[in-house]
Amino acid sequence: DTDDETGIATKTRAKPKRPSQFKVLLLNDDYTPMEFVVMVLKRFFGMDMEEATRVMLQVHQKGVGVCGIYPYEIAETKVNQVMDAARQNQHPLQCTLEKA
Ligand code: TYC
Repeated sequence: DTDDETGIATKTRAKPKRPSQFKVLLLNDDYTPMEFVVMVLKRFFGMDMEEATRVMLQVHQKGVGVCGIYPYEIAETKVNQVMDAARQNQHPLQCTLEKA
């Protein structure tokens, strides 16, 4: 052909890594009131009553559930918001991160 390619592969460009995503997980416990968990899901995860109730019940029944999937910094902020709200209300509710 007519161009200057040598056929030698070069790797000079950075791989376009998409930012890694993290699941925000909610854990079940025996003491946090169901209404509080629903409130948390509505306030911090933008869920409506129906979705918040569905996720809360899933956590209640299965032990763990996904509140949402976000880039690291946002996921971290959500975990902190949930943990602060739980602490302020003296509920043992636990929220954590997991790589998606
Ligand atoms: N198991 C709690 C109860 O029976 C309700 C609950 C649901 C607690 C979800 C935490 O993440 C949770 N009051």
